[in-house]
Amino acid sequence: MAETYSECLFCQIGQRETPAEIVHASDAVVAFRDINPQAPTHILIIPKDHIESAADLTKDHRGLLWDIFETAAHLAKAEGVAQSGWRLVTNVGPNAGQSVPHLHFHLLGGRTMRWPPG
Ligand code: DGP
Repeated sequence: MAETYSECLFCQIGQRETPAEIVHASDAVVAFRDINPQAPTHILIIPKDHIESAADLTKDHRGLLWDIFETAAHLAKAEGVAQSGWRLVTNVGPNAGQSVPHLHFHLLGGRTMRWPPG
């Protein structure tokens, strides 16, 4: 059973207590469309367990990280952006713009992206 926090928005989405457009779910991972999309494909991939950010990952999360990256590649194909290219990014802390303190990976695709990001 996942360890979740009732006051955490993304825990609530993972537990289906707060609505979101969920596009993929497994025992450990949930993926849903970002409420404020920055690209034609903008999906958030989260662990069901509450992990605050990538800074809190340990070796014990290797399997979880595999699930997240496998989900990203699967969804990129499903969204039709596997060939054109996609970006997977996670923000950590205020300077990076992390606004929700529950680990999430942004899967972005469907348009040309610039580098470095702003
Ligand atoms: P970040 O800035 O990296 O912490 O990204 C948080 C993202 O979460 C941001 O792109 C908007 C999205 N978001 C915030 N609240 C909600 C919500 O209630 N539902 C959905 N689907 N996305 C949300």
